[in-house]
Amino acid sequence: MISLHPSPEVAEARTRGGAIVALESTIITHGMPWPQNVETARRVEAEVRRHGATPATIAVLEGRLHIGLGDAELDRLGRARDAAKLSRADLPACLAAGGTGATTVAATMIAAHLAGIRVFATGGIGGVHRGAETSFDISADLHELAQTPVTVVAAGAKAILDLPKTLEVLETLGVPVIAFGQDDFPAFWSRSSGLPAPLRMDDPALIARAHLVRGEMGLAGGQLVANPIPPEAEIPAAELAPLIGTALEEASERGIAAKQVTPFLLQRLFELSAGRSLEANIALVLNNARLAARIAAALARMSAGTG
Ligand code: PSU
Ligand code: MN
Repeated sequence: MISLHPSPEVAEARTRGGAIVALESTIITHGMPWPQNVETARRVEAEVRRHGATPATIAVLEGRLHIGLGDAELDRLGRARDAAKLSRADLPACLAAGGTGATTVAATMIAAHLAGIRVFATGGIGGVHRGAETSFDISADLHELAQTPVTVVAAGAKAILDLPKTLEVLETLGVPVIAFGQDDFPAFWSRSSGLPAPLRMDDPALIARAHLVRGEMGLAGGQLVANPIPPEAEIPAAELAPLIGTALEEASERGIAAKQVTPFLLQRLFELSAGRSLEANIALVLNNARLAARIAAALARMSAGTG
């Protein structure tokens, strides 16, 4: 069995059967610029604690799989310019080689499951890219949701992706896509994508119960909870559409491919929107951390027989 390196607070929470929320690290190294990345990571952890759960930010540092990072480790990762982006295919290779890297949604789900953590909060998941009919660019995150039993709370997917195709692939893979508190699938910066979500739940305890029922039925895979951005932080889709167009054109002109596509588009959008997209991004991650903590707390109560 691979050895895990839990932080002291995660080790303590595991012993007591307390609620734990996993957090990814690619959002820190490849999703936001320094220093807002480290500041946001700390605020997200604080938000999880404030809502009664223990945060576990996951990353690989010098070949060790960390489940929960200390303050200095978080800072080092946030400043690192050479951290690898680790998805399902890269994670074991990085551990074998003694490398350092940040985990994507897919790799964070794998690590969380190994550590017995059932709930994970992030900003946006990877999905089917626009033009996937020729590029075949579909994030490994979608396949991970189909095979690893972790409930992932995200604000939907960014409009850099093809949202209808992303929902189709999730349906094909049998992944429950649950909009929280509304009928529409949210679109990251906007509360609505204009597309109906396949499922809707308004109560974190129901989401926790649905997670348990999947396990009881022996079904592989997790759930995607799509939590709309708070109304005051929303950016109208029309405002970002031209910027997304520019970023996509640049990516194609420069021949950006494979693992570089998502980080390139995210960084260009932050630059092109002069930080506006970053502020919204921070607000929605905090909002997802809150909901994930409530789901994790409900799961912990149910597992202890007190819920
Ligand atoms: N989408 C975002 N922010 C992110 C990512 C996606 O809005 O930070 C990151 C996540 O770590 C996600 C990864 O798992 O990008 C997906 O990369 P790819 O599309 O290469 O699978
Ligand atoms: Mn890809």
